[in-house]
Amino acid sequence: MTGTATVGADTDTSVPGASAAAIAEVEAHTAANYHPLPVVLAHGEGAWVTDVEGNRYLDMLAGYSALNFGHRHPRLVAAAERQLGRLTLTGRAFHNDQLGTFARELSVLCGMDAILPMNTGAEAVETALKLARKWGYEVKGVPAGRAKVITFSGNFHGRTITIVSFSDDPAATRGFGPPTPGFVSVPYGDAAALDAAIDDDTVAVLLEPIQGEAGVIIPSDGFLAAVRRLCTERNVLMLADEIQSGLGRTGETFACDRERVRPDAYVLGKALGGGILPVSAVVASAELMGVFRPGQHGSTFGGNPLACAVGIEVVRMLGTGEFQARARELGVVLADLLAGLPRDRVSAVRTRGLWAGIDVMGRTGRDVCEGLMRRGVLAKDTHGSTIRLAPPLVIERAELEWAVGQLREELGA
Ligand code: IF1
Repeated sequence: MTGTATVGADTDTSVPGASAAAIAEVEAHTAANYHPLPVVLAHGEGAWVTDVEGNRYLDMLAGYSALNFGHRHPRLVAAAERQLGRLTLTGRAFHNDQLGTFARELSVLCGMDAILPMNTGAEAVETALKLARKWGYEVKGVPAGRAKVITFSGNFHGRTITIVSFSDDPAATRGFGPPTPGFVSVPYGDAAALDAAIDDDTVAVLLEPIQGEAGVIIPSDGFLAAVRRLCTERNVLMLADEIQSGLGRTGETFACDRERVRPDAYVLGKALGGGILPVSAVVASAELMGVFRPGQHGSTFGGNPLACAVGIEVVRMLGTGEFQARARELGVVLADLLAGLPRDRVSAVRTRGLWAGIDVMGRTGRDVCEGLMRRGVLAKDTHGSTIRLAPPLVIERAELEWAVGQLREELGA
């Protein structure tokens, strides 16, 4: 299953020692804002990637859920190639012939009316926060400058200064002050605390329906419905950050679907770009989106025709429900496989669809991931001793079984 030097035809990736040279070059000329595993990838197809020395790996990270359709899915590459031959960027000073279709079809997928297209997830989160504040002042009637947004402990919504202002992870916040004001934090999963925190100046609640970076933290059943009810009763916007949990990952189109909860706005990104380029968006009702007027928000690349062409294909691929079904069915397999891990090495396992958080004991998550890398499996640790698995939704059952087998052997090592 791995270690064989079968590589893509277009990559000369059989150069022993090439990894060290490439890593040295990155370390010499790049900010040290990451601590990557010592692997240099050169080619990807489906759920597999190949490094510069010709070694193959099963990608169990999938770009943190940006590669839900796998590496270079043919339908997505074809959509990008078609558009590359037509028009790639215009700026929103002019219309282009892809945005309307993308906006309509993404709105329909979300059961909403309108989108505001951006590029990265953080930009979409910032867009949702601006939307909520403006709605608070112009529609809810909150006095100018007093808008508050409630966020949850353990959140991860991106890395801008405003977003890290409401993070409770010191590594994300230390050294970047002063924090942006107007945010209140409550314990994740605690609807009573949320109820108590909402006041007349509260304009929105921002949440991940399942917390990714925190380690695939799944709130108790009914929490999302409780947030929905409280937001409706107290005239507060429910902003669902489905950048990582959405677009098929949990076995539904959106993680909110499990409780049949529709937020006031979906915040989307990652897989919306098909693993090819950054595409993000806020999706909401026409009424809510109507608070933005020309000149009040935007971005150079937001809604560019190349992004929209890929986004249209992503929406159509999700429209059949096949990827959501795969995540549901293989998610049951994944949960069963992980339940068989040695209980003296694993203290907890959390899964929803093809997404898992595994708390390991006696070793750091990093150490386990380095061992997995040597076995041909790529995964990422988080918060010290948790390993996250989020394979492409195109992964085969046999590959899933093999990957968890490697994890079991690594933990037993
Ligand atoms: C990195 C983490 C995951 C997100 C949610 C917004 C964003 C993200 C729920 C911002 C982004 C990425 C960032 C990426 C690694 C990855 C990540 F480890 F950083 F926290 F997935 F858990 N909302 N998550 O998960 O989207 O601006 O990045 O497009 O920073 O290395 P972005």
